Amino acid sequence: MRQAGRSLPEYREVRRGVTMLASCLEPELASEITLQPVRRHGVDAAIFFSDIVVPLLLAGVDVDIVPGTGPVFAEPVRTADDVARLAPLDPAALAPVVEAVERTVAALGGTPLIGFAGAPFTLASYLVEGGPSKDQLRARTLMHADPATWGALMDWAADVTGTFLRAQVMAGASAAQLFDSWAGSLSLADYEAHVAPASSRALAHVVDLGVPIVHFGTGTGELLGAMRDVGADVVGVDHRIPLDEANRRLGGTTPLQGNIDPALLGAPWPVLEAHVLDVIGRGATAPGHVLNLGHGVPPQTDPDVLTRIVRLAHGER
Ligand code: 1CP
Repeated sequence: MRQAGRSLPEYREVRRGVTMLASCLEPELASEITLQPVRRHGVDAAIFFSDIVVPLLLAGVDVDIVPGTGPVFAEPVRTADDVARLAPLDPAALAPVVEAVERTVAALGGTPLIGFAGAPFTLASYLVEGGPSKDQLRARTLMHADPATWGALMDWAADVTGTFLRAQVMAGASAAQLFDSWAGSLSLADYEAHVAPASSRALAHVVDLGVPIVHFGTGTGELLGAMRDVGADVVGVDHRIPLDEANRRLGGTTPLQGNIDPALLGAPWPVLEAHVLDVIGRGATAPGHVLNLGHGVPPQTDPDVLTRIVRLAHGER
């Protein structure tokens, strides 16, 4: 999950003096950072080190990742004219991403690499808000106040992010994860009417490639079925609902990913251990289960705790 690396001293070491987005566009560095948690923890897959805003940057959007804040945009996108000025992403601009994936896949040997991209709603909410927001209010207003402009923005975001995802899979990633981190702020009706079509459009860029598609959001307990139905093979769940309940809501037909509560990483080991075993037990009710955190790793996490969770999951107590 996002920021797994931030808890690692070796990550902080290689990132010294290099901005977040510069490190994403430096293939050797992006590859090294992707490999660090695999070496350290012995996890079963790597997640590509990049960010959901990288393809926006490569399409010419003025965005920076501000430490302690997240993505910040010089010019928020709020009107039909703003949307009309957005340029498509030239796949040639993705060369550094392609090189980073190729290097990583070669170095990983048999360990699979998960490629990822942001879903159109999460990207559009950053673009409209101009940066992180608590409730995506401006974005949710725009979808009702000016549905045509909203639709055009979502279609643009779907193609940019779908192109980014496709490039990673073509370069060797074994799975594709779509992050709709902020979809939990939407009602099911708004999700289905104003968001789901663009998420399907994004995923249409990779469906022919035959890799498993994981679709994740936070606070999306009410949206799980709709998020599966846009074209996902696996649905990611955060800590807010137990996996057996998520499985019930999905009719018992969909593999799940999740959902260790990041807050418990700081709890005493017996408490965390019981929680991890509970997650594994509930995940076993679904037709498949990818064990991970329900959301990102808090930067203050003791990396040894993460290694211990991996050992526990592998049955090496
Ligand atoms: O573990 C990893 O480092 C994997 C690579 C990765 C991924 C999968 C990064 C690096 N970002 C992401 C995806 C991402 N980026 C998401 C979707 C997943 C999620 O919800 O966690 C989102 C919402 C972002 C946007 C973003 N980028 C934020 C969130 C801001 C907000 O609205 O609260 C932040 C803080 C970033 C910066 C970022 N991206 C990645 C890292 C390692 C960092 C921290 C940068 C730093 O500390 O220098």
